[in-house]
Amino acid sequence: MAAPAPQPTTRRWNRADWLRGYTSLTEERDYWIDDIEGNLPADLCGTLYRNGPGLLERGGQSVQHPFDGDGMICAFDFTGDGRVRFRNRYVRTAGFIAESKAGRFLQRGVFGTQKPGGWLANAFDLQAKNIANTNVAYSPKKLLALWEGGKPYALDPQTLETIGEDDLGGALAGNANFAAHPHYDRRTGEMVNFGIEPGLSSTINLYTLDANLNVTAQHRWEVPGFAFIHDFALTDDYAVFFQNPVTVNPLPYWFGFRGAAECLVFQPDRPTKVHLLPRHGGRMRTYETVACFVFHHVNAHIADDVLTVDSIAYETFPSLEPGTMYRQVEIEKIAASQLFRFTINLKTGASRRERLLERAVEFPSVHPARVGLPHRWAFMAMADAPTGNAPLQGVLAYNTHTGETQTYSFAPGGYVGEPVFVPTPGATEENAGYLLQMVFDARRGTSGLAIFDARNVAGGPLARLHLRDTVPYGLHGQFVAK
Ligand code: 3ON
Ligand code: FE
Repeated sequence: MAAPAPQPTTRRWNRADWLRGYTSLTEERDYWIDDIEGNLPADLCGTLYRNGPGLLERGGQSVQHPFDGDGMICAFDFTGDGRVRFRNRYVRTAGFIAESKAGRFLQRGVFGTQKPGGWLANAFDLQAKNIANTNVAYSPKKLLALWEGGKPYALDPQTLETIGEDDLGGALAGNANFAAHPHYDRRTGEMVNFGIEPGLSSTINLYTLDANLNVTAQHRWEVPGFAFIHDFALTDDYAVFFQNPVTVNPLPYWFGFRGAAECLVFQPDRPTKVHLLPRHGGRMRTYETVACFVFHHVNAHIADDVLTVDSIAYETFPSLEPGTMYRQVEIEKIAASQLFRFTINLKTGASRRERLLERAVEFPSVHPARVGLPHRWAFMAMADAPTGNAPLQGVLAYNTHTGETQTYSFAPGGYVGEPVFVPTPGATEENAGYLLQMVFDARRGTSGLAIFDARNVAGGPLARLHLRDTVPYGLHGQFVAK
């Protein structure tokens, strides 16, 4: 008997609106937000830092992919007395400074942006521009702008002025990179982050940092084969890495035709390797699970010799169709990102993968006090339609105990980024807190910030802050409570 035909769903997004959210913000602003709908929670006090590509073209040339855009930090200061100040500043990377003077791209991007002048001008230039555009890490003395292809840039957390590239007191020697996905030990507050030295075999460096972002411990492991790893999951004793089955065919990159990330080749017949690295050093253990591609992990824990990892996985590397400008890409045809639970028996190696949600989701997080433990709630951005791949337009809270979801969609006019969970201090409920999510409002043609009660996502935003400009869709951020 034939399978029932999938139910058609009404599509509540359109390409022109969605793409308008990729508009560079060339000005650097500083103002008190005067367009606020709803009620600002009185106990939301502190600064939301967000990072993402701010500049998507130079000298009339567009980036090939938004992930190649120069990093721009946005800061929302919640004073606690009903006012919110907005600022945005570019990270003054070496590349940003030089290209601002020249008025054109001088360096290649990892995702395919080439220097003007065709392949001859790009061949054998293997120095990608550090764009510091992916995430932030905070300490009172410095805010780091993170990008996994290079070293972090330090900024003044108050003024957002760039201090300079930062090798973390010499811990990042030579070509060492520092990834953009730190995780925090719930017991000590320590930050754990990693860096990959790619090659025929790859080195994973694991760093532990204190509250001043000084490196207090550092360990390294070799993993066989090429590794492109964006994120990891932290348990009490381990750092868990998924080495997705990709290889690289570097020729088009070397010869100046493609960016490095456009040369990744997904290997559907090879397993995903799961590496368990003891956080304080020692022998790593490697397991296998089904072939898939993971950018972001939700959380992980180990109980009774079973490792459980919740992750957002794609059936294949969401390949960017090499050579295709991002504005031409048909998102409906790219593999969707879905929520999965991986379980691995650490004694037998038996692994299982279960899909928890059909809907396309990305940018997951949990309560910081549940990192490394079983969590009840996971928060993430979602597509409007319950099936298929589409731009992110809403926020979703997933209850792992019941499988229930709570959702809110800004469709048809709204397009969103990562929801940042801000826990209510001292609360016992795991979902007590706020979710802060940037929204591009295609009707107004400007971006803003929506604030949800995380316990009542379906009730819609408590408040919406409207900015004066479009802030291009961003990547990750962090809230620093006052
Ligand atoms: O040869 C290696 C290969 C490689 C690709 C070495 C390497 C480390 C230089 C490298 C570089 C990787 C880089 C720089 C990756 C940067 C990633 C980035 C800026 C963003 C990744 C975002 C991931 C996701 C899933 C975003 C999703 C966004 C949406 C669904 C909405 O817009
Ligand atoms: Fe990420």
